[in-house]
Amino acid sequence: MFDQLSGKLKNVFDKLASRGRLTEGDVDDALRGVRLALLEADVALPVIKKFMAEVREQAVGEQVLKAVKPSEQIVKVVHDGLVSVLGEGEELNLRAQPPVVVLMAGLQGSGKTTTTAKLAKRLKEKENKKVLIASLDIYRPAAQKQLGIVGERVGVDSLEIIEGQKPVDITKRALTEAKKNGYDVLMLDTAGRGDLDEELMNELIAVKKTANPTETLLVADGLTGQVAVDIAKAFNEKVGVTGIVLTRMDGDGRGGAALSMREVTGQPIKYLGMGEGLDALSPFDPERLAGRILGMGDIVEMVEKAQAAISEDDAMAMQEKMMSGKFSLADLKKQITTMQKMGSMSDLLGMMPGMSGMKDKIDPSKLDDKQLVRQVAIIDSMTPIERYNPHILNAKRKRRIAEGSGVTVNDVNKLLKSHAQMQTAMKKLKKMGGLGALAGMMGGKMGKKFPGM
Ligand SMILES: Nc1nc2c(ncn2[C@@H]2O[C@H](COP(=O)(O)OP(=O)(O)O)[C@@H](O)[C@H]2O)c(=O)[nH]1
Ligand SMILES: [Mg+2]
Repeated sequence: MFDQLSGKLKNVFDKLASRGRLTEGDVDDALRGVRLALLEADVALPVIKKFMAEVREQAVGEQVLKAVKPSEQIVKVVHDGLVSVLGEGEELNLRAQPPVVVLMAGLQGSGKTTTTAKLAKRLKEKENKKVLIASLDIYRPAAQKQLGIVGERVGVDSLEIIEGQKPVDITKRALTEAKKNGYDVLMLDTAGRGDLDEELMNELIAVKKTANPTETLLVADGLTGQVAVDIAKAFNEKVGVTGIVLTRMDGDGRGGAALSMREVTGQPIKYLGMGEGLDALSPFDPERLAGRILGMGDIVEMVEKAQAAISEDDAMAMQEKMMSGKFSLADLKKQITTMQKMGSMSDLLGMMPGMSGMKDKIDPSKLDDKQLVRQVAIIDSMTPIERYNPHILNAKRKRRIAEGSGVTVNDVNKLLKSHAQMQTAMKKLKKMGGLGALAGMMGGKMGKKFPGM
């Protein structure tokens, strides 16, 4: 969905990551790249301006430039900036006397009818609501029948069709029917034209007055970029909307619509249409979307977890030890404990950039958290002198350690081997810094599978 934008941003951040320590100039270079990427993604200019001002202020701050891994911190700053322009993820507001009315508006072909069925299905299945849907589209032949058909497919009742009835009258009949038969939600699917025109707006205003909807959702085609945003703005000014549904987000739109919508219209995006199927509707989740735009796994979540688990001083000290080759088994234990604080192995793997796809390919039994517990137990059974001088571990000592920790000598050997491999790997990991080094913890098997990790 955001492939192009993601690719451009990734290039910017890769370049930044190769730098190590960053100057304000490096950051400005990178931010120019981000700006260009947003422009090419068709994001509205005022939105880009606001975004850039906020992000720059954060990105050149002390905390970021002096961080252990400044480029990752900047990714996080950009991520947070994206979340901020995307706005809050708001659910449908159903807090009203039933039948709660949801009015669907938008241009012809934007996806109103499809979205009405998708949303009705969702309300029925996820919120256990009794939903009635009604079509007010008397202009397009068979439009009313189309709603009836999709309604049937999702198992939701639709209002009986009476030929020749006008939209406002259909609305009144739908309200009566919904009240009489105890429906929780009434969804009104309206007609759209190929273009914004007065007649359409006036009809919509009249229907809205009659129906007094709790939600007026503007359905806009995400593929149309800026046009979708302009249409939403016009609808909001003339009719008043309470939320936006962006459809065709499964296509290869440049993403500008999603990023500009909130800022330009002042209204929240509530759902994304993700396909033609009647299940293809996602609640709008700015955090997830920003993560996807950045295309870096959930690196942001990982940085947050790492920040919570390790203090910066600890991370620095650990990194120095690793680099100097003085990384003892006691340090390894500390690392393992940190990882346990950060989450399970498989969670962590899923969060590493470029590794999310690997998660499923790896035998989970080889990576489970029990293994970490076992490794800690082995290290605990060593004497302090052994922890700092593993080379003195002869067969007799290993047997003692194995017995003390309830494992086999083979397990002890495996731990020692992966510790030795880590020390070798540390040298290669220099440029990756503290977080990257954690990946070295994956030990022998991973090390071989993913050279460089
Ligand atoms: N790929 C894709 N197609 C969609 C989506 N939403 C609607 N469509 C398709 O767009 C076309 C027009 O949809 P429709 O609901 O009839 O639009 P309406 O004129 O606004 O009622 C139909 O072929 C739908 O299947 C979506 O999220 N993704
Ligand atoms: Mg329709």
